[in-house]
Amino acid sequence: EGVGGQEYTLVKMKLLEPYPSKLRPETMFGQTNCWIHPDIPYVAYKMQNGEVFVSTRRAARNMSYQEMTADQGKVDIVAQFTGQDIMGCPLSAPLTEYKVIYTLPMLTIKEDKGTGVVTSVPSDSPDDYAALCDLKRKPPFRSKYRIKDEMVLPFEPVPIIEIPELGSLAAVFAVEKLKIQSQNDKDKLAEAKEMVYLKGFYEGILLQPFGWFEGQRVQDVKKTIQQQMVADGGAVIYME
Ligand code: A2H
Repeated sequence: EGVGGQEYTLVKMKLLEPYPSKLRPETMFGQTNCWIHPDIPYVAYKMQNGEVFVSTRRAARNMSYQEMTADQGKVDIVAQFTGQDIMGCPLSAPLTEYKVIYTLPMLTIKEDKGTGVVTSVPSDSPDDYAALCDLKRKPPFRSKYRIKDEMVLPFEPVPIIEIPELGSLAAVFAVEKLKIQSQNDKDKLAEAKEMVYLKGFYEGILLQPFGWFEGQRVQDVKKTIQQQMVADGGAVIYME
């Protein structure tokens, strides 16, 4: 794409045993799961430092031109599968209070955007909250993708950012206020996102009880958290 483009912080969520897995770094304290599209193809491939990443083939190719794989322009694929094959996998994700989170199905993931692997922060993302509610409310939806109750039911949105008038679970507030019924409620979800994103960025204050950033403004700490995650090995920067 040349100069410019969108910068993403790829958060590394580490696949835990048993093995068969653009972002908002300041929201990583509130991750409850990881979204995968059940029907899109994914690949696992070796990075320059020996780690194995999972993403769409398209994102893997982009990474190979960003000096992230061993050879420029080459992707060393170790496995290929569809999202369904890596559904319900346990992961460890940086910064979140949940020790283990799971890969769960989201049907609105786009194949041509980012890595196709989306971290879920239902406190602050209306899409994530709506999709998590779909899974919690609909046992047949869980069983269709062989998702066990314990991968979904114990996970609640974590209050991480306080936004004036929207509270500390802004996405929950917006989804309820607009009476959003499911992850497919496209127009209302677009409206919900308008309600929470900009206001969250400009007026949001970090709560997260674990942290070093409590009481600080989202817009002031975003970059610092991103840099800290990269320095700790929990994230890498990727452009597209
Ligand atoms: B965001 P933008 Cl807390 N398909 O991450 C669908 N959605 C995708 C995707 C894909 N292939 N790849 C990334 N995304 C989502 C966190 C978050 C996000 C929060 C709040 C807002 C938010 C937790 N999910 O997004 O249009 C990812 O969700 C606001 C739009 O390129 C990513 O950031 O800006 C966001 O879309 C990037 O969308």
